[in-house]
Amino acid sequence: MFDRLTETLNKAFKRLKGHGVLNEKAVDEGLREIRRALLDADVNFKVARAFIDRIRVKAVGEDVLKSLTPGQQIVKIVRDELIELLGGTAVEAKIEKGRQNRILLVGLQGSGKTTAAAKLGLHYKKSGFRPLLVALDVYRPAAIKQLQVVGGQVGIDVFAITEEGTKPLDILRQAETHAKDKGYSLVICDTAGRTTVDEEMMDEVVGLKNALEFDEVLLVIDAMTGQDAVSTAEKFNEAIGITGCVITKLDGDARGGAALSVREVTGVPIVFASIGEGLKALELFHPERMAGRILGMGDVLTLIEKAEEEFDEREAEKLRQKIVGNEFNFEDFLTQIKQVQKMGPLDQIVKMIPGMGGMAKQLEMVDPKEFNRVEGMILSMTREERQHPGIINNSRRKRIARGSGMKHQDVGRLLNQFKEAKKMMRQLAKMGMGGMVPKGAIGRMMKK
Ligand SMILES: Nc1nc2c(ncn2[C@@H]2O[C@H](COP(=O)(O)OP(=O)(O)OP(=O)(O)O)[C@@H](O)[C@H]2O)c(=O)[nH]1
Ligand SMILES: [Mg+2]
Repeated sequence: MFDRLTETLNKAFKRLKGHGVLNEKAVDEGLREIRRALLDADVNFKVARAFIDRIRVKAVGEDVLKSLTPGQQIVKIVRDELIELLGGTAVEAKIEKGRQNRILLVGLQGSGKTTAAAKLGLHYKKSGFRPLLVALDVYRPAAIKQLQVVGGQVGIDVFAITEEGTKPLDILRQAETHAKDKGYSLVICDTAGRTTVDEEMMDEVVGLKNALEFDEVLLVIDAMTGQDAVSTAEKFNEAIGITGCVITKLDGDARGGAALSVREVTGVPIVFASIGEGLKALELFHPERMAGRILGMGDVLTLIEKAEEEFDEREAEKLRQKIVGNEFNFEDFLTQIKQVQKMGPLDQIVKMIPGMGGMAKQLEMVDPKEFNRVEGMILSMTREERQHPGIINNSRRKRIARGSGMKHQDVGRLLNQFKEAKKMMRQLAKMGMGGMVPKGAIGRMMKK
C-alpha cells in the first residue's frame, strides 16, 4: 500500500529540492505533480484540489521562496498538510476502564467487520479489558461460526443465538444482559454486511444503534475499494452517525486513496488501521506516523512498539551473550527470523525504518521467498551443523543443497554471509548496541 504514491511523491520532491531557487512557476509545476500523484492514488479529486491549494498558499509565501532551502520547506509543508489531512492528531476510541463499554461495528459486506471484531477484542484484552464479541449477523450462513472461530483464536468469548428466526435486536438485548451478569467490560457487536448500502440494511443498523448507548459506532472500510469507500462512509454517516472508521486491508496493493480522503470528506476520524489478515494486525491510527510511512520517511515509533511487544528481555540478553561469546549459530538465526516475522509482514516492517522504504524493494532479504529459501537451507542442515556451521565441508554443502533444492554455491554464499553477519553483530554487541535496550526504554525516550 502507498508504494506507488510514495514513489511518485518522492520524485516530485526531488525535483523541488533540486532547484536552488524556486519561483512560483517551479512551485506550481511541483504541486501539479503532487496532485497527479494523489489522483493516481485514488484520492478524491476535491480532496486533492483543496490539499494542493492549501499547500500553494503556504508555499508561495515570501518566507518560503526566499529561504535558503525552499524545496525542503515545501516538503515540510506537504508533510504537515498530509498529517492534517489524515486527521492531525490520533483520536482514541472512547473506551474506558471502570465501566461497561460498547462498540458497534458496521460496514459493507466483506469489509472486514468480523475480523476487526476479534482484532479489537484482542487489542483491548491486552490492555486489561474483558471483551465479549456479539454475533448479530444472522443472515449469512456461517457468519456466527466465523466469529466464534476468530474469537476462539484470540481467546475471547462470543455471544450468539443460533435459533432460527431470532432478530439481531433481540440478540443484542440478550447479549447486554449476559454481559452485565457476567461482568464483561467491553461488548463488541459484529453486524451483517450488504453488498451496497440499502434502506433495509440501514434501518436495521439504526435500530441496533438506538437500542443501546454505544460508546463507539465504527464503520469498517476496505481500503481496496478506493473512491467507493468514501461515498459509503458519507452514506453511513448521514444515516446513522458514525463515531470513527476502521480502515482495513492497508496491507493490500490498493492505492490508498480511501485512507487519505475519508477523514476530509466525512469529518469522521480514522481510529484504527488494519494491516493484515492475522488477528494481531491492528494499529491505532496515528496521522503523523502514517504520513511518515506515506512519504517514505519511516515510522520508528510503531516499529519500536512492535519490537517491544514481541521481544522478551531475558531472551534478548541470552542472545546478546551468545553473540559476544561468538556462539551465535544457525538455530539462533532461525529463532530470530521467527521473532521478526511475528512483528508482521517483513516488507512492512522494513518500511517503518527511515530511509528503508525506497530500498525495500531492492533488498532481496525482504522477499518472503528469499527467506523461505534461506530457511529451507538451514532446515536441511543437521542439528550439529546448525550449531557448529564450521564443520560444513564441501560434501556437506552438496547434501544441504540437494536437500533444499538449491545449488551448492547458494549454500556457500549463505555460510559466508552468516560468517560476516556474525562478525558484525559481535562488534555491535560489544559496543553495547546489539543487545536489546531494556523494555520500554527507547519507546519512552522517543515519546518525550
Ligand atoms: N489482507 C487483509 N485481509 C483482511 C483484513 N481485514 C480483513 N481481511 C480479510 O477480508 C475478508 C473479509 O473479512 P470479514 O471480517 O469476514 O469481513 P466482514 O465485513 O465481516 O464480511 P461480511 O460479514 O460478509 O459482511 C477475510 O478473508 C479477511 O481475512 C486486512 O486488514 N488485510
Ligand atoms: Mg462478517
